[in-house]
Amino acid sequence: MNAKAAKTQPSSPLDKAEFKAAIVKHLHCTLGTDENKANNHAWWKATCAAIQAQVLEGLRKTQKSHYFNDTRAVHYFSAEFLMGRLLSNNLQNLGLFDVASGALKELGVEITDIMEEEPDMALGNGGLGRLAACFIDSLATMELPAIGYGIHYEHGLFRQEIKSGAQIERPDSWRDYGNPWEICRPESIQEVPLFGYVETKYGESGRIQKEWHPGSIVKGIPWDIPVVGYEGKTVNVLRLWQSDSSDYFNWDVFNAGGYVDAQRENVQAETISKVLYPNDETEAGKELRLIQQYFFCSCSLKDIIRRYKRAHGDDWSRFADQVVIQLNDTHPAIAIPELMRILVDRAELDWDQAWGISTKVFAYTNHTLLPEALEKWPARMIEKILPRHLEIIYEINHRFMAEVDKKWPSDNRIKAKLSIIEEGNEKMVRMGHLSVIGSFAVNGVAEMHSRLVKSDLFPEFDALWPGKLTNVTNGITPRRWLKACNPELSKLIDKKIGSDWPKDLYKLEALEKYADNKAFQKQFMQVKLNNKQLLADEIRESLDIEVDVNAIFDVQIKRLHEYKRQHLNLLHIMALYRRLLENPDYDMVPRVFIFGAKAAPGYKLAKDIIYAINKVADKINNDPRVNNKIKVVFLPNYRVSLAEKMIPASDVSEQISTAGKEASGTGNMKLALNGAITVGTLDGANVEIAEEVGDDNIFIFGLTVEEVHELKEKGYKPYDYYYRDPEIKAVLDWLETDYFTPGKPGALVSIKQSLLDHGDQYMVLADFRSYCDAQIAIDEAYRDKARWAKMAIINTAKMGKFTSDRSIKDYVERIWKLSPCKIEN
Ligand code: IMP
Ligand code: B1N
Repeated sequence: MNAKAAKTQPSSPLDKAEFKAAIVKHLHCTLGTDENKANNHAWWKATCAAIQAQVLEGLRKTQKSHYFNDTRAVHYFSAEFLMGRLLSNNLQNLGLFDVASGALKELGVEITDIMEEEPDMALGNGGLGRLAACFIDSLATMELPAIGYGIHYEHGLFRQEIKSGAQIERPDSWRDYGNPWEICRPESIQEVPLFGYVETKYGESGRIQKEWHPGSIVKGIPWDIPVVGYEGKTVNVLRLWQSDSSDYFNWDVFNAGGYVDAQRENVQAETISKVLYPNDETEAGKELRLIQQYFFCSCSLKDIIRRYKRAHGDDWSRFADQVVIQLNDTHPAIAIPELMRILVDRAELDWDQAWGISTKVFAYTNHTLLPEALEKWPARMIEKILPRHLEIIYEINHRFMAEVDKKWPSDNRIKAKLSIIEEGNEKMVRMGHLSVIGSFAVNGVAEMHSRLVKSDLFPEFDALWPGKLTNVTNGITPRRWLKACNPELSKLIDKKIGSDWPKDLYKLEALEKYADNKAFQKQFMQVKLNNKQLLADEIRESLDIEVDVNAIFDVQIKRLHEYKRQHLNLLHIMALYRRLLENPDYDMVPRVFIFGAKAAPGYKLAKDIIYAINKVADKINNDPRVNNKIKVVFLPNYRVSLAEKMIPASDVSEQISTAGKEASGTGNMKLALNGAITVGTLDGANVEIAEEVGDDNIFIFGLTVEEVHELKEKGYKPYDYYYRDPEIKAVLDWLETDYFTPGKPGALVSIKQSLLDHGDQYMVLADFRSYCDAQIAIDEAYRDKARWAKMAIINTAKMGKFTSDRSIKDYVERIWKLSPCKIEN
């Protein structure tokens, strides 16, 4: 097809010459610079601008098609979207990567260099936020009408620096020099009321009418990030709300007296969207966090209703046919009473009608069983910030308790357990309960996790509403996590089995028949070696550590948390080191242990573990007796863009959480997809990965969930392991000396204490020996090059199930009941 003909086609992609012209035009006209003056940052921005025109054209057509077809849409409510970088992703999804790279080359610029200029959009903590990002990629790819709703944080997750081994947090400023992807939409600003009091009025019909007189009102300004589907024409949007002050001051509230205090304590409007809370799976119970949650839910609901009313006016009867809202954990649960408030107080529907609509709109995903992560808000705090919502929550609970009484007459124990309100010194509102009661579907994120949600977390809810609690196993987008991040492997796969796997990942199964093929094994492992070389270069540049690419690259990358057990990994490294010191001929395949992990700033032991890893690394890396058999590398500031470099270079994937604690994990899927072999417990999605790849292609160790339960019941005594296993004793005692921290004895002792004196909550010592045995098995397997290559290929071949397209298909068929919408011109 010639260029002219191409232009008349639907989304006429740019050719190389046009792309070049577009980049240069933006250098001149958008950035006010030119080809000779421009630095990489300017080239990056000009390249983004060059494709943004096409992206926005797709967005316009998508919105028009959705509007004219009056489509039912899913609205994904999430306090976190961990998007990472967008340039390479958007180029891949538009099919323009090679065109762009060629165009830039002719302009004398390397595309890989300019891609490095893009700051990560890190508006999330970890798995939960990245899942949201993968899901909106799949939704657009599958041409499904969808909007992501979240918060436009000024500062995303902190930047991590390591100083003398310790983590230092620095502010993240992802939009300091402007973000080329986002579009401000002042025409869709919303107002959000806060504080104040509720007035009860009696209408003529005897109907009690509630009126909320807010103490202050803040403004929500929407920023839209286009979400480009792969090869498809759908461009959906991620709409993020930024807070700002409004001119509103409520004299009415002021004059009513007694509210002056509330006024004074009002948060400054601008601070609401200032910063992402950096706690992964621990709730601080901070007032500002609740305000953040309400702020984005209220803006988003009003946005949805505005759009609905444009097509349906005041007829609420079709609302639940058009709108489904997925709650990404309980962080947006306050949307439930907010919708009820709008329907009852503003639209003046009666309660039952409103509840009937509301409970057909919401669905809730649970992401954790950890008690410290289950959100609870003091009733008094809700009353102060959202007085009307607390009344509504009480009303929901009152009616629900009547339902409980029908099922379990006069059973106060069950009532106390199921009540949204937890009684005690301080009344608390349980957001998980509210979410289950207010939703029509509840899902966990992996088979095992969903089973535990039913059996341990919400058994009575499961009995009350059979079928409401279900599973949707997580997934990852293969566009970012294979095609874009591992171009060499992608090309090898394309050549072998064709190039339609990014949209149908089960196609990768066709690779299995080459798993024993010597020539293919060689090509596959050569790609791995090349990727390891790239990472080795990165390690040399950032840390001045020299690593051998023929060593096993053993990788643990995830948030630092005791349940994820980075310290189990560390104890094993120390044990290996000790074996080498005792026996210089100790036979092992050289290994590079690579870590990436951020600790929540207030999580002391997590920070101590980071410090310990770095101190042990210093010692081992500089000890000539180790003879380069072990290297330990802690790469600072783990983030999406760093993951994209580490994952393709990994041989071994550490997924070693205590069984029952990791809801799913998604890093496990990304690593296996790129041919890393998992060493893992039977936890979260590891169980399903093991099912897919087969027992021969994964190293499973440790206690099962049932065994963890039994041992806890029986009384777990970590000291027993300490005294019975001399290696455990030796490495733990080592932590107490100043061997790794010269002149500072005891600097690493908190880890030992947590494992012995504080009861080893996560059973590190119980699993230590079995973990060491698995590591020996890995060592043996790696020596057999053909066996290892076969395992790696099978891992890649069997990851079909874990595409986020499959997760989305499950949500669509079982929960959302959505249909795709073809985009017309
Ligand atoms: P939003 O509703 O604020 O997200 O802004 C975009 C909206 O514009 C789409 O959702 C559509 O409802 C609407 N829209 C897009 N194209 C047309 C059109 O041709 N006629 C009327 N409305 C449109
Ligand atoms: O969600 C991921 C799962 O793959 C992980 O196993 C799970 O740990 C993670 C409060 C959380 N659960 N809960 C959170 C994050 C932030 C916060 O403030 C809780 N993250 C997970 C995706 O399903």
